Amino acid sequence: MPRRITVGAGQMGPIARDETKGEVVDRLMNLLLQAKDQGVELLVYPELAMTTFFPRWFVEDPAEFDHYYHREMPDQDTKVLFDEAKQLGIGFALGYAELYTDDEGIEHRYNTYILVERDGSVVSKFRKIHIPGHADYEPWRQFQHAERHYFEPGPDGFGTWQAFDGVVGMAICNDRRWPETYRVLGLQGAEVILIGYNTPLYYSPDPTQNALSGFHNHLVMQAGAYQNGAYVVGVAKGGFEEGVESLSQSVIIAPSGQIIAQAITLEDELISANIDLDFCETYKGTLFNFDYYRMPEHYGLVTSQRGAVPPPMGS
Ligand code: ING
Repeated sequence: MPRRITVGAGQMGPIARDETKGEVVDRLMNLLLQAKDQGVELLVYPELAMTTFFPRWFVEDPAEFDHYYHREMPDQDTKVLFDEAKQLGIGFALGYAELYTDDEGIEHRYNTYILVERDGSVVSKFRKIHIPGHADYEPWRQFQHAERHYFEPGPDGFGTWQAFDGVVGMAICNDRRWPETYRVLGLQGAEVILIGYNTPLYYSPDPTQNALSGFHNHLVMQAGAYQNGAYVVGVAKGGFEEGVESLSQSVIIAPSGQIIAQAITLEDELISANIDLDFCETYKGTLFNFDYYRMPEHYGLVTSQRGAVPPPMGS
């Protein structure tokens, strides 16, 4: 039995600040119905798919933005989406802002993906690890990217799960720029890696990178796919959102590193591909046969230190 599955990237255009959760869910439902038409079994929505990218505004007390967060998933706003997906037999990954109160009553804010199987069962959650931007108000910026004010890093690391007849892993936006993300997933056998993103085209700390935004986006995901023999589904929330333009160009990438499908608009757009999970073995079983070729005894620095330490002068 070939392990084939049709995956979809449910790209979104902008979400306005005053758009209601109901309006957003209508858009997600619309993508879901298109997914049905295209035979999609796993539909991947973007990072923070329920709201505008609110970290572009700084409010001193993050609790003022609690209306952007969900305490439960599904909740009363999203239940209709979960029900419809189950009805249609479509699994999905949905990005949202999560407000979680732990056993000691302490609140945690995470940038989260929830992965749901075709039968409606929750496979897992993934909470973004690499939180970019800044934690304080930085007035010199044209717009804020205060993700470090609104989210703490996920405590659970990068996991993979047996789902959709394969091994599935997740990462969120900035996670995709770091090779460690893909490798840790690859070492857990990831065959399909789901990645949602919101990437402003204007990068305040270094605008010389602006024109390279699309290049870097595909560069990292294609490299991550190839080097780990996995498919990558990269899904944008793009377009002009509240005065800030973000990258679209959602993609489905093969373990060869090649792009199978790419979005062409800056709006809500579904792309899909029927993929063969056994094709991963073409790479996992040959030049990226980890067991045979990796040299972990020489990779210790990757986990033992954080910053770069050049050799002393004169050595
Ligand atoms: N966004 C960005 C990304 O890695 C970022 C990071 C930070 C871009 C600051 C621009 C400015 O694409 C998210 N959502 O991680």
